[in-house]
Amino acid sequence: MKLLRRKEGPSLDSRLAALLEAAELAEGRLPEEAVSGARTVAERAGVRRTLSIDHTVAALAGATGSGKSSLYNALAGTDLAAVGVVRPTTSAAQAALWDGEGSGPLLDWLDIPQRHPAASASDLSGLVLLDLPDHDSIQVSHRLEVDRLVELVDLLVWVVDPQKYADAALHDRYLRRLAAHRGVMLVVLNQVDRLPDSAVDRCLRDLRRLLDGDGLAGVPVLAVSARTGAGLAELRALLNDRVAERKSWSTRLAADITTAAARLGAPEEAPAGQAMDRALTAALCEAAGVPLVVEAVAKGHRHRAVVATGWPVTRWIRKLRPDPLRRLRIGTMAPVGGPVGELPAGGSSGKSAASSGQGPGAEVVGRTSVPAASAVQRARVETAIRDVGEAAAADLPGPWAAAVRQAARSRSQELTDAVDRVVATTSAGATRRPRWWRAVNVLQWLVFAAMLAGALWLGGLFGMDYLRLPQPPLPTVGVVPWPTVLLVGGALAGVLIALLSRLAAWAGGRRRARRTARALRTAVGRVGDDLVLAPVRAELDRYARFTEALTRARA
Ligand SMILES: Nc1nc2c(ncn2[C@@H]2O[C@H](COP(=O)(O)OP(=O)(O)OP(=O)(O)O)[C@@H](O)[C@H]2O)c(=O)[nH]1
Ligand SMILES: [Mg+2]
Repeated sequence: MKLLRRKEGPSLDSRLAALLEAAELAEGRLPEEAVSGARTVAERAGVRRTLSIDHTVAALAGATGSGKSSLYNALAGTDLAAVGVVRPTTSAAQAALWDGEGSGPLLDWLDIPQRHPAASASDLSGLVLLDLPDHDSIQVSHRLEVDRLVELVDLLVWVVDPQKYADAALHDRYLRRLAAHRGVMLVVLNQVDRLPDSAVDRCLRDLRRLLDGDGLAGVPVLAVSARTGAGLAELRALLNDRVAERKSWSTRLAADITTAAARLGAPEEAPAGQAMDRALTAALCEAAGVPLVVEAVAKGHRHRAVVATGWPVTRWIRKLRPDPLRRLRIGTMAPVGGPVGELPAGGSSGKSAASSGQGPGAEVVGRTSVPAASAVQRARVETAIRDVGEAAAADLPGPWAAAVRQAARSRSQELTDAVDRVVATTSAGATRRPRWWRAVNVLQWLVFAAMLAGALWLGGLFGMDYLRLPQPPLPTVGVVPWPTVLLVGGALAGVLIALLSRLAAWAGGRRRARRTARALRTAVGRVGDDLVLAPVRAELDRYARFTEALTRARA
């Protein structure tokens, strides 16, 4: 017997663990009833296996007047239960025990205080026979008692009589629903002494047909008479087999697990999570003003180039104009942990309040001044998120599909802030100054100094001429005097250097804008991945683990 337990234990154990796991994963996704039902089954199974497995609890269940109490007395060999003419008669379950030693905790768990030793021979050793009240009772308490015990006992013996064996109450409320429990079920057609011999077979055939229709093919059906004792020997023999096997308890628990697992759903192939992120990234980029930022990167680069390398005579005009990139507060924000006093105040434009600076790419705090997304842009983001959810949920059963759609939306509130943050961080590098600007700047000032020297020289000559002083000797380059070369040459060189630098800055700005656009798309894509696709993947993974657990539970 111990051997038997060891043989059956692990598979039941692992199925129970799998059922619990599936219930846990289904929490909040599937109807609470199914989830708690699975938990109850697991809990009940856990308790039953700690109680006596040397005893098999068989319950006589059926309609009022079918003869449950009469059969109970007949099997026990003594009148333990009242058999009355007033219907219903039995109002509380009682137990007859064959070698009942050690069955106390089991009966305590079943909550059956009325227990009697059976008087009949001990061929049924280990049987705990219950006489139940009627399941179709006008007394609600009777029905509740039956429903409670039908859930708990190891073996169900349905007692029907020739008048009521086809009752819908029996077939719809019990038999059909217990199809998975056909391995722990017997059906007894009692009171056959009331039928002419020819009718017994017809009645049995009809009953068999109904049971087959209930999904109970293979369930033994016996014709008996509690009054005359006909068929009782066969019933005893059948009961004896089941009790001797000592397997009904585990077969029953296995059937419970099967039913509970079926209520959680059919295990299906979990769909592979696919990334539908292109449209999402595009919509997020639009909403975050990426094209605007990219344009500002190019313009800002050219602006700073002119300030750094322009002709010193005119570059101050450019300095008066604001830097297009810094106007968006990009490249001006303090890194996280920097002096708080230097942080820019919360966004002055339409974007919402400054956020905590946590999340993907959080290297700067504060907000950019990129204008808030328009209603159309926001709608496009929402559509993209919905499409991600829909695509991922396409092949899932209803409640799980809803959970996946919900997962796609679950963190969408954080998107605006997170995307703005990565836009600020990613484009901050675009304000870096190329080294050649400094060299050109030095050159510009040298040329400017030459021009200035030429101007001063000419100015000096002009003054001396005005004062009619003798002209000093004037060095020349060819026929052109040096101060003129310096003044005109310096001016021309300055303007030429400025023009060439501008040309280089224009190309540099375009290159930098293109690089920033690529980096922004990647960074924004990563935000979409973290906040939209990752929750979807997590939910799909949960479903995959659920179906896997469900498959193990059903095994
Ligand atoms: N002819 C005949 N009468 C029977 C047989 N079994 C029971 N009866 C009678 O049927 C009536 C009901 O029997 P009970 O044993 O009280 O039926 P029950 O199923 O326990 O009914 P409740 O306790 O009300 O649910 C009684 O009058 C019994 O004498 C049988 O095999 N043949
Ligand atoms: Mg009774």
